[in-house]
Amino acid sequence: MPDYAEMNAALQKGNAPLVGELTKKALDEGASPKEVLDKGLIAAMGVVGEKFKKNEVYVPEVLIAARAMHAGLAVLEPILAETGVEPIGVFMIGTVKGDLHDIGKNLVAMMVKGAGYKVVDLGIDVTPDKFVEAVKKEKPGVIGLSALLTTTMPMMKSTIEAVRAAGVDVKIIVGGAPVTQAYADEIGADGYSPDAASAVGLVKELTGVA
Ligand code: B1M
Repeated sequence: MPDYAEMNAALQKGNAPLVGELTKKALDEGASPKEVLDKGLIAAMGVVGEKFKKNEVYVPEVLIAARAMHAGLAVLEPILAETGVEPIGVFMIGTVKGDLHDIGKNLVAMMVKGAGYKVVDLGIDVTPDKFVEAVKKEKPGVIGLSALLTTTMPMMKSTIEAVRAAGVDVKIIVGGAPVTQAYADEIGADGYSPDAASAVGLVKELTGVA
């Protein structure tokens, strides 16, 4: 069993090179990418989140922890996204306008890619207009909207309204820590998923693959 305590501590301290190294080492020792993700990376970021909430750490520390998390994810990405076949559909994703959080969004993108979809990632702080423009160009079957702040959740509603007003035929799913199924229903989303793994099932269901 890999030493997740060491990896957790390295992530919390923001030691990106060490997190990358320990992620590789855990995989070499035979741990599954999912176990490394959950026990090594997500668990540590959860601790950072709790400390952030209690004002025990501040934005700079959280940023360097996020950078360290990216270093671990970069090692996992090729494995999570491994697929040798033609794309089974197109999935577009972005973090809504005003919101700069991208770790959860990146995980969803990686896992949907791993399920065989072409993924168009629009990044963070994506305006409703940019979503509409990109949907017209890329013609995805499903769009995913991510929001991590209660203050940016209403931007999901604005984005859904803009996409619907453009008259394009696309399903829209939402997710992110403060988002719930009830909120998704309220704003007229086609689906909600609480985590990246279940987002894959949802995308498959909405594209008729599952
Ligand atoms: Co921010 N931040 N942050 N932050 N940050 C939170 C979200 C917060 C909960 C911290 C706290 O108070 N405990 C809080 C929000 C409070 C609220 O709105 N209720 C908060 C705040 C307040 C802020 C600022 C306002 C702080 C400030 O400046 N005073 C500021 C806002 C900036 C902005 O966006 N405009 C801010 C800034 C930042 C950093 C830039 C420093 C950094 C982001 C770096 C980055 O993303 N590159 C950051 C971070 C890292 C966090 C925490 C600590 C961790 C978020 C994370 O990456 N988690 C977070 C606390 C927390 O969540 N515990 C916090 C790991 C990730 C794997 O989980 O993103 O939830 P998550 O994704 C999950 C699911 O939600 C789901 O799948 C993933 C797992 O499988 N999911 C989807 C996500 N998107 C999905 C989409 C889907 C489906 C599932 O379908 C489309």
